[in-house]
Amino acid sequence: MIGKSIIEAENAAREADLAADYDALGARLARRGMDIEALTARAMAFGVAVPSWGTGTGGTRFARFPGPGEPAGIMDKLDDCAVIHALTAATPRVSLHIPWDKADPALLGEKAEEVGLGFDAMNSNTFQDQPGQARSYKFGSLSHADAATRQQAIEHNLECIEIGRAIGSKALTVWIGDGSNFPGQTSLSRQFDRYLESMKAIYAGLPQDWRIFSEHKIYEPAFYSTVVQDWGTSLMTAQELGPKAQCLVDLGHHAPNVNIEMIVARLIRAGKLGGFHFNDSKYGDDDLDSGTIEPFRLFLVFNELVELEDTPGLDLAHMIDQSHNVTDPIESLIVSACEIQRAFVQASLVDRAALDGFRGDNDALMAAATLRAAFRTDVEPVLQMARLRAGAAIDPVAAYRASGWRAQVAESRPRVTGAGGGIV
Ligand code: LRH
Ligand code: MN
Ligand code: MN
Repeated sequence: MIGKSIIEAENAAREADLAADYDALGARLARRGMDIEALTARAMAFGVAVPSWGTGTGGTRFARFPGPGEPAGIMDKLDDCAVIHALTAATPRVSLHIPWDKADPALLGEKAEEVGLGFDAMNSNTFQDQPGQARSYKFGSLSHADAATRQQAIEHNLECIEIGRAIGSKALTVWIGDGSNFPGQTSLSRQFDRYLESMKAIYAGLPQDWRIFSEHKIYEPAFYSTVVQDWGTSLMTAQELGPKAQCLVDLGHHAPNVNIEMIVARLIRAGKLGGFHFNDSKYGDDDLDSGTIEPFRLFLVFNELVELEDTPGLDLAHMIDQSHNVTDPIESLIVSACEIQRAFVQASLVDRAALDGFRGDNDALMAAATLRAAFRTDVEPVLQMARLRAGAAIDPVAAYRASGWRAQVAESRPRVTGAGGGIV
């Protein structure tokens, strides 16, 4: 683990500047009638789960370029996740992907306890074939035309629940790659019926205090039609399954220009928003680092979440889902967690009473200006103070680099080659 002394030494060099910046921002906010301490408390209470798979270098179907010290398995991944949390104090949980992270649940639990992490939603995988698997998912999984293949996919999801149950997870996220590549290849309606029937079988196996999230995605790997391609289908699924079923919004899974914040508002209205996979994108499901391409959009998503945060029953699983191709994955996840937390804090700054007034007066210009005033406020001192008070790093990337973590694990972890493509 990263030693406390490194974090403390790094912080010592920055504390005086932070104190000055924090006071200055506090004074600015006070003039707007806002209490910086309340904001810092909100920042400290915010958490987002790290995807285990994000700790390894990602790749495309063309190539993968792993770096030194790549995690060799889930135990190494949990070590890396612990580093991210130690430096940010914003990532207390890890989201596992099965079978990529398959291990004895008792050992998983022990390791998580050792490194001080919990587990968020489990993710099933019926979009790849695994060695020794009886039936192939080439033509689908939960919606496959063949009942035995569907059953195999159902059983995999039930196994994910069992593993999750043993390690304290409380949700299962289901994303399938099922669809078709040619018009006519499949019956669009019957394929969805089969999917629903399979999801119902999984739903029947959910423990009483669990939720199931359906994650939609417009396209890929199927390029003509996708079974769960949009939030409408996802909502239909959640509504048909029952109260323990909700929708998961992955920010990269929409058509260009889609108003994701509006989808968020609609799903909350329906009591069906369960969680997020945060990432950013320029073209499609790019899985780029959160807040790097469209930070204003991330802010607008959080603006809806903060505006509606008192909605009864709203309980969101915030998770990251990114693929890191050209950076050290730990650094990308650190920065992403901080950017997601930043969007949350900025959205918490919106003067809601003023906004309501402008809305009532149909003053569109001032309503937009109210949002911009929050978005433009540099809340970095709040984020830094939240980290400092939690024993994390004022500048987490600098502390990470100073720790030499990557060089250290490069000594002990086997070197991996980049042959072949792949998403993990
Ligand atoms: C699909 C997806 C889904 C998977 C993950 C690896 O594109 O977003 O959440 O589980 O990527
Ligand atoms: Mn996702
Ligand atoms: Mn995706």
